[in-house]
Amino acid sequence: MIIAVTGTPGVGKTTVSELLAQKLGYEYVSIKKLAEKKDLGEKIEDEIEIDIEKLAEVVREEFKEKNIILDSHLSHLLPVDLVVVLRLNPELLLKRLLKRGYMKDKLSENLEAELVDVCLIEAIEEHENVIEVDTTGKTPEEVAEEIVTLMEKGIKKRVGIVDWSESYEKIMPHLRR
Ligand code: DAT
Repeated sequence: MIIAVTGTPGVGKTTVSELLAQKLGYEYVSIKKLAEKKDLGEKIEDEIEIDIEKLAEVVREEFKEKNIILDSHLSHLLPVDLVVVLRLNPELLLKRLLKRGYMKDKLSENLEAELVDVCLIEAIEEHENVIEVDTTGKTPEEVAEEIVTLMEKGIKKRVGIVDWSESYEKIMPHLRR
């Protein structure tokens, strides 16, 4: 089984994916590292523009029959069995991204993506099995545990659980105009 852990940068994908992999006994795979290793994209400054089609092919070939957690904000665009979309209140995301040193454009792009559910919508368009998890106010341990519990209960779809409209005013000064 391949599980994609997706969400806006900064929501906690890597932290939760590693914990989840430990709890389930799955192999953790960072898409960024995999793409670099396999040369699956073009390097632009410190980021790589990943070729999704090529990456999907690698996922199909290499991870067939394996238990894998795929960590990336693009993982929901890949051939996977379950997508976990992590969410975080944009006001908290703002603090995390500032701490990470994100500059104006990147900050605004990512805050906006979280505000209007970009990863969730894309995930729903591509997959039937999508679980949305609100990480706001939860420890990474609690988030990973919540995912395990949902899986144990056999829940394959749970979406539409957050509404960030009340945060709009607070993050508006950081959005593009
Ligand atoms: P991502 O992989 O989505 O970019 P990350 O796992 O690197 O995110 O986490 C970003 C930062 O936030 C990192 O410093 C760890 C911290 N973090 C992650 N999940 C958290 C949580 N549930 N509570 C508090 N801090 C968290």
